Amino acid sequence: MTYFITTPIYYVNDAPHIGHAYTTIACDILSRYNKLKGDKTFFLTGTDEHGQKVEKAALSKKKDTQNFVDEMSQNFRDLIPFLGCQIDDFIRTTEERHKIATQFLWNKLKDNDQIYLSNYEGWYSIRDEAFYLESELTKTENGLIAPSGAPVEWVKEQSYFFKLSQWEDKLLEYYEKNPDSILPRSRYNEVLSFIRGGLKDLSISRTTFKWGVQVPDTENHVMYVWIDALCNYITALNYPNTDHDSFKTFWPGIHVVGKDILRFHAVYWPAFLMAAGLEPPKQIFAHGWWTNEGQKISKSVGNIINPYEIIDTYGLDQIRFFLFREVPFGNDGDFSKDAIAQRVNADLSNNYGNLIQRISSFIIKNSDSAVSKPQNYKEIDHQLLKSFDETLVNYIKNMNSFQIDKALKNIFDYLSEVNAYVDSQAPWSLKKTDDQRMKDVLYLVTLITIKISVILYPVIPSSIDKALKIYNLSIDNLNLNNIEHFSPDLINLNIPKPLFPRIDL
Ligand code: ME8
Repeated sequence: MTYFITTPIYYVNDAPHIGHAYTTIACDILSRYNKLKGDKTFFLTGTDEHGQKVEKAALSKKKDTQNFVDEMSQNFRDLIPFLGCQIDDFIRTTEERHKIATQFLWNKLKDNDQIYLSNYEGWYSIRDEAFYLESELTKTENGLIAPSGAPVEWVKEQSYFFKLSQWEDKLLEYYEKNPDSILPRSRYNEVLSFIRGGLKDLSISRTTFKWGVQVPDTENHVMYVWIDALCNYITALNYPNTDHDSFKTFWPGIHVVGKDILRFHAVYWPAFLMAAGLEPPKQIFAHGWWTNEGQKISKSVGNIINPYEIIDTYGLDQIRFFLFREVPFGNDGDFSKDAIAQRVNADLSNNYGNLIQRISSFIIKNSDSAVSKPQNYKEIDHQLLKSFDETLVNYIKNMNSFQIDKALKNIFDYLSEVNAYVDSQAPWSLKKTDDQRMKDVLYLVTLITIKISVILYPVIPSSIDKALKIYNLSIDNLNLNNIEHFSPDLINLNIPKPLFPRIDL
């Protein structure tokens, strides 16, 4: 199986913040998970560098636009390893390969009679880089605003249009046949009702500024930034060379996006693709929005969360874990310091880290730093192993359906069961009464800890690398296909270092 996963490409008008980090980490988790399943994966991210919003940002900094985007794009690229993410490609829309792909796509749409020249007159929001109908806007003291709260301005210019209205039935037909192609289900319903409300042709070129991909065979039209941006997903697969291995292997892919840009991905993008004779995306997952201690994150409120700061304060895996354990993926979430501390302490420090710490230290002290496979398991041991197998089945089901929070909850519920097993079997008491049983219990708990570590790997990879080193193991040899039956004859242990120090409230 192959798995192509993408983040949105981020606007370079400003520095990356927690929202961008969130989407990128989500894709990293899903990509690592699918690799662990044995899939051939491709994880793409990058930057969206054209359009008026970016041009205005460069102007306000009095910088040359190209220099400005070079610098800003680098900030997004640098953040990736800091987030513990492993990508396969980073795309920039100012690259030559992307110009070739977008102009080819444009010509293809034109050849297929999907584009015509007319005049656009209507509302436009530079902040959203989106056109709005008057009926979508709200009157405020400061004028009309878009549903996102962004200001709008009246635009009147010559423009090329894409015949989006012709794709209403085809899109509906496609989505009715593929109900899991937009997730969560509430977002699917939202998109379908938007399409059923009627689609108007879409303005796809601008003439009042220059910062964009030039429309082929024109003097003064640049492409609307969204047709340019969306095309990144196939540029990276070598479009227009659709016979290329990477296109054949990986398209159609899976797009993870914030709910703010679902319409672009679930309506415009599949329509462009179908109109160009290509398959629509396999799946689109729209996640929710993060607030900071209950408040909308915004520059004007001054409460932007800097990913570097919070990771320096709490630790990389602590943040990765918190973001995906605390809030159901798809829902909005609130970033709160107390919630991080509570979550990390309860799950990572107590339930997981302490279990590793106390059992491995005990083995080093009382069992010559090694444990061997027992001759026989007791009924209670079989129960614990059976529970792991059930946890694994649930984990796979949840991860396959983007329910990362549920997958994690299952693991931690199971870890509570493992801790209860340790307390009931009390190896420290067995030490005085039944040395063999003590060793059997220690082996079983160690084995289970290793299995759990493997399934936690996609979310907290660097900590799991450290945890597995305690057992002289590496994730390179463990995966979702061999973990169920993994039971080596002997496990040698190294002295553990605490993985997750408690966070003071
Ligand atoms: O929309 N909570 O780029 P963008 C959660 N260039 N996620 C958030 C967030 C928050 N508070 N803030 C941002 C664009 N995000 C276009 C995309 S794709 C072909 C073009 C995340 O820089 C979320 O994924 O505004 C959102 O969709 C994305 O950043 C928007 O990034």
